[in-house]
Amino acid sequence: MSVNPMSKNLSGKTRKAVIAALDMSSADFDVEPLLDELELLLGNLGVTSVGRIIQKRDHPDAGCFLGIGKAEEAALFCASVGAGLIVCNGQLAPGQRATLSKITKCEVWDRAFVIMKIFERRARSQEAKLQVERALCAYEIPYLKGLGRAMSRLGGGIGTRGPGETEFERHRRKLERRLRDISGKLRVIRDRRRLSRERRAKERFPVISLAGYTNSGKSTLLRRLSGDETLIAEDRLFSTLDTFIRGVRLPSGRTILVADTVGFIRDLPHSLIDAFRATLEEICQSSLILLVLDAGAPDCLETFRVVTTTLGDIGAGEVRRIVLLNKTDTCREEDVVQLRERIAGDEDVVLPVSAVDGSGVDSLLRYLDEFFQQEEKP
Ligand SMILES: Nc1nc2c(ncn2[C@@H]2O[C@H](COP(=O)(O)OP(=O)(O)OP(=O)(O)O)[C@@H](O)[C@H]2O)c(=O)[nH]1
Ligand SMILES: [Mg+2]
Repeated sequence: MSVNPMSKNLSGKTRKAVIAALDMSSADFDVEPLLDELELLLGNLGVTSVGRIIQKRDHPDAGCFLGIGKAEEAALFCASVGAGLIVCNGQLAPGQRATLSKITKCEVWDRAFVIMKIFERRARSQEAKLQVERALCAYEIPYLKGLGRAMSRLGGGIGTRGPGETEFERHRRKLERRLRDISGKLRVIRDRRRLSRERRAKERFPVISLAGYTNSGKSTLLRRLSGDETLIAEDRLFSTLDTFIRGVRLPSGRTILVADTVGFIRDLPHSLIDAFRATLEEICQSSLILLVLDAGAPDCLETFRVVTTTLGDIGAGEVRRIVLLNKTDTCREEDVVQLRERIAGDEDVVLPVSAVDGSGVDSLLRYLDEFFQQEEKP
């Protein structure tokens, strides 16, 4: 069993994973598309999914997520396909992770951990790196506590320590120290960020934010709006982890600032939301949110729901927003009309755009001009 799954390099066996999931009768969604997304996430880490184990259950087994029988079956299956990694599509309690790992003799991850690993790979700025490391430490500490307790139970006599306890304890204490250290460093960066926000407010440039599901086209849209070709936009998940702000000139000649930031996903781990709170604060402080959706994605409406819920979670639920149906160049016109109608029931303004061919962008700029003219009226 790996004691430190935080290690960046994957060994040969952990490049092959088996996905384990529960099909719960209480769930109001289909499990397969979620597993497809998890496979895509794993692909971003260079891990290939070589099989799926789906168990019908009303709730996860308290001890090891899958039922014990299914876990034993998983052990045989992993051995037969040469997989050294099991990835559960759900959140694992530290004890469940340890037990499942022990039964299957595989390293065990959950969905939250996979997302954190991708963030870890993508982090470029010092702030993003510190934020991801903080989330990983916060995730790992309870697991080590659980292992430490399990080891001390194996220890036997009164006053004696179990064989592995001290090692886990030492590692845990090291992570706790690191967590404090990171928090201090992040405070300094945050103060700097607050100062630049205050300066922008003094300069009276209104700030609006792009928010949306990962890969929906936020950065491409900011490139188009600002003309800054150096902004990175790529066909992969979580390419942006830092907040980038660019000036955008509206038809009236007014300049506004547009912020691009980290994308959302289903079940974005809470430790990541907490760690990235400062980055996401830009969204909460903005005058308007441009909620970007990939209109060509088969689960576009579902991603809309995820994004609105996440905006609520980060405290941006009350910020005014409009919805941009992006990538309209990839879909049929009637599908865009239908999507627009569905979303218009919940939102005031829904505009179709394409960041790639530029259609709809002029209407968006005109809308923004009107929005700020209205804002200025007493
Ligand atoms: N066809 C088409 N592709 C688009 C459009 N907008 C973006 N894309 C593509 O979608 C992919 C993701 O674009 P990004 O701008 O990086 O998406 P993002 O929302 O910033 O993604 P994250 O930073 O990962 O959250 C890239 O391959 C873009 O070229 C569009 O309007 N039409
Ligand atoms: Mg981006």
